Amino acid sequence: MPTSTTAEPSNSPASAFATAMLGEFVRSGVTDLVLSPGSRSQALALAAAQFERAGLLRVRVRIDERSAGFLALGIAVETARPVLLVVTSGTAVAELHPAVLEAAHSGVPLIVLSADRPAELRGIGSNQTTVQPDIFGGAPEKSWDVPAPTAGDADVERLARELVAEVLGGIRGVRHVNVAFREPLSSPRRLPDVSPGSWPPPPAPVEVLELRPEPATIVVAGTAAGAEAESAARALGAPLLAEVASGARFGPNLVAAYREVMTAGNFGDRVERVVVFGHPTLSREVPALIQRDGVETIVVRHSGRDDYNPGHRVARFADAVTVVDDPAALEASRGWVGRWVQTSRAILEDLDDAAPGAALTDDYRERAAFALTQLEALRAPVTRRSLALAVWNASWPHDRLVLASSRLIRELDRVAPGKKIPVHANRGLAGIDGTIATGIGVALAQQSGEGSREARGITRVLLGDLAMLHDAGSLSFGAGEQRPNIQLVVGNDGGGTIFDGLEVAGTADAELLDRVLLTPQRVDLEALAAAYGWEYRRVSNRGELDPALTPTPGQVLIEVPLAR
Ligand SMILES: Cc1ncc(C[n+]2csc(CCOP(=O)(O)OP(=O)(O)O)c2C)c(N)n1
Ligand SMILES: [Mg+2]
Repeated sequence: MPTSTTAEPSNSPASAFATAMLGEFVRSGVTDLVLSPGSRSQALALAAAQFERAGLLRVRVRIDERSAGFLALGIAVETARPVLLVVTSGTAVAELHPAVLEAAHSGVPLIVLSADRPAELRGIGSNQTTVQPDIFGGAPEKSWDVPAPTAGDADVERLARELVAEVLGGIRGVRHVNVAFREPLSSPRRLPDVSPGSWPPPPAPVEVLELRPEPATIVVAGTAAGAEAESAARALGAPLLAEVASGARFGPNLVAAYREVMTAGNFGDRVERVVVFGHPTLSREVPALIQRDGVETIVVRHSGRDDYNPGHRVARFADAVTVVDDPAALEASRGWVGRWVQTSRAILEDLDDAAPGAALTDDYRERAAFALTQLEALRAPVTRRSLALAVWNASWPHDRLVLASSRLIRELDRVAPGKKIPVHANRGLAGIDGTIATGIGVALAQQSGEGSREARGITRVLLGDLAMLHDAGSLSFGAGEQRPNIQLVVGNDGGGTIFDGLEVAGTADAELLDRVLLTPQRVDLEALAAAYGWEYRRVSNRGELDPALTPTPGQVLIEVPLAR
């Protein structure tokens, strides 16, 4: 990125401070900023636009701060770097709360820069003025309430430098900088002389635990566990129970059908040691196992704010683990791993409804019967399982997959075979909010990243109809905003059918259940897509599913009707 020209005096300390602060962030290696429009925040927004014009910052603009928040979160997930958020005062700040909570609980770095009234205008009923310091409660790791900058340039620049150094010090999770601005709220200003820095690699883990391969050990990989979980499982000679958004669902030790193996196969009863990476949220079996007597659990901390500790039964926590090389112990564990892996494979094969054997026979009647079955299969309605698997099968390592907190993530978690697909799911709080914005953030970050090969991938977002409607506003792109290649794959079962699987479905009055939990909807998704300028595809049977998932440039909403 080019270097810009030198600063010149300004008559707005707000602009002097905003420009100096963003310059410091750029110098420190921050590359992305998302903003929503507003008056009190104009110095920050205008400075951001100037840095963008100079090629020093990627800026995205969204009118809805809730979308902006989740967009920033998606970008931060993909780039593994903190993303700046700029908002004006009042309710605008509060709109960020869902993304701030999700980021805090999943340990995604966000830096909120909210504009506020100066001290003399607070608490006296001034327009668009509320109590912004600590508005996000305990969610941010750290917060600052910065008084309105008033001083000359040299002081303002020093203040900005010191503040940014503090904000970026040991960053994880969310930081909130609330800055007061006094009139004049902005004035034209040249950018400071800035060369963009590179983001430093993550610091080395503090507490590293040494583990030996021991009998009856399993590795559990929850959301964002990463590839370390897979290599640890191999080094420990342990079966790998990797959730679908773990980033570790691959390798020779993978037990994809882990729930069935644990329960149906009673394998869970034999476990004595569990090593957990990431944040497991998708099964009841894993927390139940950890709470069983005779099981010792070691948790490798993830970056979210709470350490995973079901029933407070975790014996040890560490920042990372190393495994002692022990070929004899590894050899002894081969039978243990093999039984888990083979049982899982057998279960997955049973679930697979295709029976390709008949295609190879010489008997024409058998072949004709097979062809007919195949034809019927193509005309069959799409099931949740076939939808989840089709999306998984269509995706590759250069693609991205984002999964909503609908039934489909659980379905996929049951059946997805091992494959190195980068998957993200907002499992910090498992909200059904912000899924589209998160997916767009992941897609934009990946597709504008360095390296042209990577940029060819597509992002698929797999979501239910309510998750889709909850975030429909995020379909909107302002004129001139960069649009990624993305497919929203919506399994439309006319409401939140996840509740059909809960105990309440067996006890509550069916009509009342529908009214207040299932919440049926009949929104015209084709019209919705058209209103926002998205291409629309409808999948009415299995035969139409794979062709619809073919990657094409642009933004596509794929509606797949599903039975309740
Ligand atoms: C923000 C938020 N509100 C409410 C919930 C509770 N909730 C969990 S799943 C769900 C329904 C999801 O419906 P849909 O996306 O259509 O998926 P389906 O269950 O039909 O597969 C709701 C309301 C939540 N997780 N997050
Ligand atoms: Mg639904």
